[in-house]
Amino acid sequence: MDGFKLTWSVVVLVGLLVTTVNVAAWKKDEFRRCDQSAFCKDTRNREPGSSNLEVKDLKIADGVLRARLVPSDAGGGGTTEQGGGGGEEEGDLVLEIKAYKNGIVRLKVTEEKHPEKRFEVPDVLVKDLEDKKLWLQRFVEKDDGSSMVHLGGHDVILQHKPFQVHVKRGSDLVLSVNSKGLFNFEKLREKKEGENWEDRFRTYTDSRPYGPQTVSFDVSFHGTEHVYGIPEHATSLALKPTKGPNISSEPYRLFNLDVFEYISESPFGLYGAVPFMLSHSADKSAGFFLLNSAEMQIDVLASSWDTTPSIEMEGEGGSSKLLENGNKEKIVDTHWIVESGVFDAFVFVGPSPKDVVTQYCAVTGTTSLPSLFSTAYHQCRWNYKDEADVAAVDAGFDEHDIPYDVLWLDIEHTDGKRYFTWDPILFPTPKEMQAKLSAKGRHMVTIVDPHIKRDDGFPLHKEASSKGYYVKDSGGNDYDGWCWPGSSSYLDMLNPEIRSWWADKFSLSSYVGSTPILHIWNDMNEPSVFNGPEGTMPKDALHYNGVEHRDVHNAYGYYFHMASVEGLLRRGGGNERPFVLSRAFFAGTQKVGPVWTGDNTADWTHLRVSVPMCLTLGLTGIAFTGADVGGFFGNPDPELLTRWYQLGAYYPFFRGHAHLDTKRREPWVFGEPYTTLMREAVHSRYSLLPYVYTLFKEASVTGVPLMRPLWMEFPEDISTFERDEEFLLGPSLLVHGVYSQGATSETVYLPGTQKWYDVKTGATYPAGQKVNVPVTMDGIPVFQRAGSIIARKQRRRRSSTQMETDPYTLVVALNSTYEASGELYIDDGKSYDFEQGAFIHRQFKFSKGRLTSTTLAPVKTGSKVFTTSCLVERIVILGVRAKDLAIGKNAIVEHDERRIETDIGPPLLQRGASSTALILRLPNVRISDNWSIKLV
Ligand code: NBV
Repeated sequence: MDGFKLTWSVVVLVGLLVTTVNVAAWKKDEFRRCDQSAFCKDTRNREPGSSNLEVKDLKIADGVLRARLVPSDAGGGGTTEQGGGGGEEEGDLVLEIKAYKNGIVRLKVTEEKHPEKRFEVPDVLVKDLEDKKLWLQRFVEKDDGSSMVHLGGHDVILQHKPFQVHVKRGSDLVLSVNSKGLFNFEKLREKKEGENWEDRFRTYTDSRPYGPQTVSFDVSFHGTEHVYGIPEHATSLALKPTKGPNISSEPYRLFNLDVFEYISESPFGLYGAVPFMLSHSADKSAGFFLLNSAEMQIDVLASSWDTTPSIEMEGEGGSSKLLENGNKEKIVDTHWIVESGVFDAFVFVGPSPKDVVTQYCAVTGTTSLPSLFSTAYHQCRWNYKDEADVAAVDAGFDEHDIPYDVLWLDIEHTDGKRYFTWDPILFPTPKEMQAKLSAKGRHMVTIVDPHIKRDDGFPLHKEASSKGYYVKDSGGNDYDGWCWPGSSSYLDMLNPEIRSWWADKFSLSSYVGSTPILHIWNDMNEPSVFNGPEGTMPKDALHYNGVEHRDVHNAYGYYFHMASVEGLLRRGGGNERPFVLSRAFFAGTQKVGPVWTGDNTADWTHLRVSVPMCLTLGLTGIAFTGADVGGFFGNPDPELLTRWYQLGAYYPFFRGHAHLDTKRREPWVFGEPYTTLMREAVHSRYSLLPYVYTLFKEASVTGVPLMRPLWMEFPEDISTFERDEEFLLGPSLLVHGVYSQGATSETVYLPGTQKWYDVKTGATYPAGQKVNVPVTMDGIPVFQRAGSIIARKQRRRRSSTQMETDPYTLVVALNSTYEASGELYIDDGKSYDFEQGAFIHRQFKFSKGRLTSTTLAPVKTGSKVFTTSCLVERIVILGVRAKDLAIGKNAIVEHDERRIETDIGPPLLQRGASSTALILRLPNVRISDNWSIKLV
């Protein structure tokens, strides 16, 4: 780079830093509203019923239903010039309907004439999806002009004129596409004389060389009043209507953006996008997923948004007439407006919320099972300054007896923001630094961002540019944008060859100074570009095979994340679980690694909104998530920080983090009583690691997230549908944050019919109602569900790796029939040997005064075995009959008739807690064995 360019670079960078870092708050005007985007503005106001497509030439081939969608007679209501099917000369639209096992229907519409130009996102669907395909045999043509395909348990009804699709579960209509007549597919076409396709926003011009190509349509969720999903937005769990009488809001936007100081209660797009929406009501749940990575805007339509006459449809056999009438039937209509790509949609028929998430994850993958260490506490800051700082922070945790597992280094650790390098002055001996952490069983994470410094002295850049590995600008040159290192380029991660090349950069020999305990953090991968439109890459930039950035934008970060994960996998010879945290995400990210909710602020509203944000991610398959504990921007006072630790201990991903400009806030900085309070909060996470890890296992198999809205476990309880103050961690723990300063009590809704036990005191609270729970600074309300058994490890250690051989405490919370059950999954916590049978899966049951442990693992699952000699050192039984407590029960280990000492005490050795539990001391049975213990 010549001197002039360098000086200019510095000036621009400083200017950018001033504008990006020092502005007071979120700048709404820097982001596009729907009416500022060519593709969104006209489409949003399309009239219901304006779609004029009809179905022709229906046939079944290769087990798939195929048809053409053609415009009905000319002049058909509301067909746009470009859209609605277009003219014959442009080729038709092709419709495909497929079905997969367990309640999954796929609807696809693309262009007959330009299939190659309409981008279809690869690498999102699970590899074996087609193995689950149901072979469609025949369809029934009905007199009313519809065709029906029976799929065993659910049916797809394809109405021919106008084109509509209705999906039923049994006789129950769950979801319709185009029942409001908004389906519109703008076909690619020649530019007309004098036509201008450019799209301008602020100082940016998008050349839009292929012109308008919007795909838009309506999806109706029947029998419901609530829809959820489509992260990422900082807003409530139940999505609010964005359009309708007296409602005028922006649609929910899905466009991955680095939004500086985002505010809560906003439908604007944040760092990631999952185009998956779920509906839920007391008797059913359903889901809709659009596999498309272009920008989209989604309106949730308020009832009476549409005043057009209701659309009638004959039901199966003509016996039941299904009437869709916004005023009568409970229904949520939604309008999806997508800039480009194809209509490739999946419908999930439920019926329960867990079924819907499992169905979605059967298509896009489940959360990969994380390493045990990564489920513990992480300590981060922008930045730990140097090796001495790292050593001091590490020692601080030990001095204050606070466990932690991972220390993180942000961008300042690098040599001039050249990733994979170390600042030679501040971090001269990175291997020794890591060795010291490793000696205590701890790990380190370093940041690797996607912007590559355009510096010819930087080998990574030289190689990437000489191989032509960068994304190109619309003129075909390497795209050059501004980010932390100044002038930067971005690898074209859509290209598998480039992802493979990138993966090799993580080998121990290539990443000099790295060791096997080093894991990775991918930030800024939306991608964030300081001088790009809306802080990202221009939509007309070009990727692999000429794909426009417009088409792939929302998946860029996912590909980058995927390539980094592949790197760590290769480094570990394929048998070490990688940990790579990503800020940007897309559908399918769960297969790759965890995400966090980005740059939140140290205030009470951000503490509060972290719950619906993480819940929403979990509902859309991404189970390993959390928010920055303490809030990234700003300085939390000790009360807020303490409350955040107390809540964060129950996030699936638990990390303290802070902005460069903030005051230090490691958990001991504020002194007592806060150090003790934060220590207890972190310890509460460590003691629950066996339970948390078991939940991760469940998520990795079924997709069901760790953090669950109450209605996921209590689907019929309508009073839970709009609640996001509390959540469930797995089936058995209910957590309610404290979201305001000086709170002395919290109103907590406890669902179900069985009581709930305060985990610390053992006090019981009634279910099916709101209860007023007194709170002190000692903790937030957390309850164990009656009827559950939770395995804990209560001994205090420095890190999770040091707890490996520690004994267990089983907490048995009896229900009204004095019964309880629970599960525990254990493996080596780091390798993939579990895939070959090296794991333990136990079931605990308490019934008729006897606690039994049996295996849930199949007899022989593979060639590898996992063993552990861990013992059970304590069994705590909550809810024992008062008279039994009074006389004091004895207990006997039945196989060797060994008598165990019992006692009455507080459930978890808590200071000042009342003695409400029967404690079995030192039963010393092995966690891996079958055994039974009887109260006598
Ligand atoms: O790398 C610096 C930060 C990081 O600490 C944070 O967690 C990311 O979300 N990064 C954003 C860039 C700067 C943001 C102002």
